[in-house]
Amino acid sequence: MAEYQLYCFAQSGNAYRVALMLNLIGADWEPIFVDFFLKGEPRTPDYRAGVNEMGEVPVLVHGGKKLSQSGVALTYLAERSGKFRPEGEEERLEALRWIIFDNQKVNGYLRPYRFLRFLAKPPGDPAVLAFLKGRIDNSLAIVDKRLSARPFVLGSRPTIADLSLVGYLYYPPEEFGFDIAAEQKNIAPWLGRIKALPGWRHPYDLMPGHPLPPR
Ligand SMILES: N[C@@H](CCC(=O)N[C@@H](CS)C(=O)NCC(=O)O)C(=O)O
Repeated sequence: MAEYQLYCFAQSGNAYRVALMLNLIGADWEPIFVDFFLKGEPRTPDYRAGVNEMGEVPVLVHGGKKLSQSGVALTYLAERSGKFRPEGEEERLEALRWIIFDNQKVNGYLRPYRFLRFLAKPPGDPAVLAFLKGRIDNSLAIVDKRLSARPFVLGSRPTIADLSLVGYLYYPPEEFGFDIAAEQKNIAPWLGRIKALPGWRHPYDLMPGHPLPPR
């Protein structure tokens, strides 16, 4: 058995953050497939009782520990490996600030937008999509401005703040209906810098469940 297990599925950018981190630090890890689309597994009583009471993916398993919330798993892995770790109080708080902003307003809006537009059957209400798109444009512009002055979110080197923020950003533009990298000029080169890190893999290559079976 691998040292780490990750409950995940290919379409989950929330899980991708942790899968990517595991791969970038060269961890010995294996995915545990969660059937979100056909079985709604995170919503089952068994999953909530045995895996995560919050009913969410990802969950990182390490020995007797089960960690949910990608920001918590990223912090744990950074502290254990010493890689992508914010150093000192100022950087730690700054990383946490961006991870919370990301969870709430960047990928926190991108995830339901892509889900309602591309994955939900039937697709979401156009008024809801329009609301979310406005929020996404605002949040991505904030990230783009941040990256205009530095190569990575905290400065000259990548940290868990970057790995959190890229959660949904490598999925194909067709899934969003707009091209994030083309619209935000500082986001594309930043994505390229992270993609160049040894161990980088696309979410669809790193986690099981792609392509989706017919529903
Ligand atoms: N803030 C959480 C978000 C986790 C999350 O929303 N995961 C989705 C999958 S991408 C999920 O499990 N949703 C369960 C559901 O909608 O029932 C994190 O970063 O881990």
